[in-house]
Amino acid sequence: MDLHETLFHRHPGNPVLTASNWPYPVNSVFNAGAIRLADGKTLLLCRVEDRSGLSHFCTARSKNGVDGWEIDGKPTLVPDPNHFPEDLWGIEDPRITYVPELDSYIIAFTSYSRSGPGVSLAQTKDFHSFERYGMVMPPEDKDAALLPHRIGGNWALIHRPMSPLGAHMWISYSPDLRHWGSHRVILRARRGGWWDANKIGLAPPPIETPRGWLMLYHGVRHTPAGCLYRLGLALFDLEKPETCLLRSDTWIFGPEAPYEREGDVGNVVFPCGHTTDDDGDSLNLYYGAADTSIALARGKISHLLSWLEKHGKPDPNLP
Ligand code: BMA
Repeated sequence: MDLHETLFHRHPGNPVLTASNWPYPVNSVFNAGAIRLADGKTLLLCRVEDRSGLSHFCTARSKNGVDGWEIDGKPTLVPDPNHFPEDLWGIEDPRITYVPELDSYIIAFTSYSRSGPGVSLAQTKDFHSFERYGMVMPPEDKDAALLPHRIGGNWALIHRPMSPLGAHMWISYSPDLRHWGSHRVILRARRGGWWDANKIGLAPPPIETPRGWLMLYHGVRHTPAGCLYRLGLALFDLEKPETCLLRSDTWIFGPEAPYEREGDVGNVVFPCGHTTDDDGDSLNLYYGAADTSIALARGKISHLLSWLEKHGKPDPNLP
């Protein structure tokens, strides 16, 4: 198992969804939340940008998670600035968590407000009607997902507030999903020339494994030619998810294919969702490619874990 081993394999049918698949006029579809429904279908909650430049969400469902997508004929969840002023410039990048205690899905997403992006939550059982909680993390904050069950009696939300000293990943806790506190940094952006220097953020929701919470995170490298968005791996303690056990020094997936290299924002791979097959190990990672289309890459949770055990290190950047 070498350091540069391919952990995620691109689907040959990529990209699996583009604007040309849409039943109404749109500019781009990307950064989709993903979940497997009780009937086994894959549901993607896609970020859709129209020619206003603002984004909304639209669901696409498929039996095999690859093709045959049934796409809602109209937007599924739209910005609602009359009730939620933070939606003024659209809603972006949904991450979906199924929460057994609520028998519902909780969607964490970005509301693009006049003061910048913040984190909003919504609850749904069917992806037709949604109960909104409003903005739970004020600007600038994004890249959030809820853990699927309480930790020590409280809900836990991972998110990425911006600070002048770096964009690091944090965790916050809440008794009721509305009031949040006990904020802690869980993963820091590195400094200098690293692939994940200065700005990192959660990719899809963390995966619960017997070894810990397995997390994919994106690192943003600023170059004279623009940004490069790549993915790394980290593992966190199951009972104390603010404790990072292992972190990769290298990225494991980055823009290589033409549809990742070129688009509205080239050199971006940006996963917001994954599903797991019936074997409990095969992982389907859905990612926005170049802010233009949705692509699929497949890997195995066991493989990611053993690679991280071999090549990961305790995080030297904490506390
Ligand atoms: C990030 C987010 C993503 C986007 C990425 C690349 O900051 O806004 O929605 O895919 O930039 O443009």
